[in-house]
Amino acid sequence: ENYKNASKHIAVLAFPFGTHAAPLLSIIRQLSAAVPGTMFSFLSTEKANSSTFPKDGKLDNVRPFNVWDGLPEGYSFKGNPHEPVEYFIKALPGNFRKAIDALVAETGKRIDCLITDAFYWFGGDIADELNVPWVALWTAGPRALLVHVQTDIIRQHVGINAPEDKALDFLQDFSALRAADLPDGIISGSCDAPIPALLHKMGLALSRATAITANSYEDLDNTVVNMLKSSFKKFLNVGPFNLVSVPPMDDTHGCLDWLNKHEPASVVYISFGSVISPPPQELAVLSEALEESDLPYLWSFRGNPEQQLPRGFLERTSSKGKIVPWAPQLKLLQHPSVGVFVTHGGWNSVLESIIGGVPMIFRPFFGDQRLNTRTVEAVWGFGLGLEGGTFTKDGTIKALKFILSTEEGKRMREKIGVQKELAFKAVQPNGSSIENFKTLVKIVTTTSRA
Ligand code: U2F
Repeated sequence: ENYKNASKHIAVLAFPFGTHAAPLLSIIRQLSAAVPGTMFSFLSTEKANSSTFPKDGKLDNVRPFNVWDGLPEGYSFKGNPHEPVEYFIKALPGNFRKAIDALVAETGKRIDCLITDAFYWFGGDIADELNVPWVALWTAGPRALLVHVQTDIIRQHVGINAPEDKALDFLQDFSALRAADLPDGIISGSCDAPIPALLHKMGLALSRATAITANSYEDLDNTVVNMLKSSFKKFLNVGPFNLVSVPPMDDTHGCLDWLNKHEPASVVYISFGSVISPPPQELAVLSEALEESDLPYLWSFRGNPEQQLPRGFLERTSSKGKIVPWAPQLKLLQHPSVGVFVTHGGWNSVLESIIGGVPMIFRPFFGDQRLNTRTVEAVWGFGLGLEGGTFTKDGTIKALKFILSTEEGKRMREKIGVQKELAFKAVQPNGSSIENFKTLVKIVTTTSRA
């Protein structure tokens, strides 16, 4: 019914893994509020749609549509988080083309604009066929986007398998970064593997987009933002999304009450995002480090802590620590008691730590996480990588002490506080993200391909 009366129909192609579809849906909800009378069809896998949309499955002008997940008949997940991603990539772009045809047939409504996760290099082809604008959303940081756009240039300069400490100083504002900080598959690892190949194609295709939006703000990494502006038709930072429209978040495990009982800037918050869990040996030494430093900790733990943490650890630290299966992270990081965030360095986590003004300790795993680590540590100066890049007992204790009880640690807190203010400024009326959003609204309401 809504489709029949709608003046426009926008198709949204989501990437159904990690924290990709949620920020995309967040900006789509903002758009749907800004352009009444427009229907948005949100195409993602059934599994991702059921966890991204509210429980009753409905949002007024935004409707979920399912695309094929590419999994073979009878597939069962064996624990490698990259496997379903690779099957899904194999099904691209055919699964989306098919779903778009079905969508138009079912709703009787042609598509007036295509919005996709920036990963979808084929967005320009589909938009051309439909003769509509293509808007891409990049869900990670500007610097991570730049290295994919510049992949061929990086390969020319440093070569494949360059020494790990080779500086990336041929890129403006990258002199503190090294070859080892780049995502896998740019100059090391398997460049032809499905994810690196997708990102390479993306880097080459994005200049065709009518606009690229990002979950960041103009003042964060401004030099890099300006480089992206000169590579693209339009590069619009419209974040942090979570500040523009605060997602609903409940605190079923009582994290905030628990934090209320602690001193300012004293608690260690630990979370490794939605995809990864550190290997057993590292979980063990991280636990030992927490126990030995005797600090209050709040740990959002994927898995079974009883089985995966050292025997007796939970009992011995029960007066000091709290372990929950999921925490209201965005709110929690804004609680004054949190003193440091131990993180894998996913982009949403980095942004949320900025919003909370909390310095970070990083244990990066894949994708943009090493790049984020090094950028926060060596360019922005409000966080620390671990010695050797992984958890050791001594390295972890040292990093925790540094942030929580040294003058340098205090300075890190001040530095991230400055970014926090800039982030909030960007989303105030007339702030840069709000102005960029108005530009985005103009683009999605223009029917012809710009
Ligand atoms: C992928 O990121 P992840 O999902 O692994 O990690 P984040 O970008 O840090 O996002 C995690 C989100 O989950 C939330 C948290 C973040 O918004 O607030 N969360 C929560 O609410 N409660 C919890 O207990 C734990 C987490 C990828 F792995 C990264 O490398 C990319 O940077 C990222 C964006 O593209 O996607």
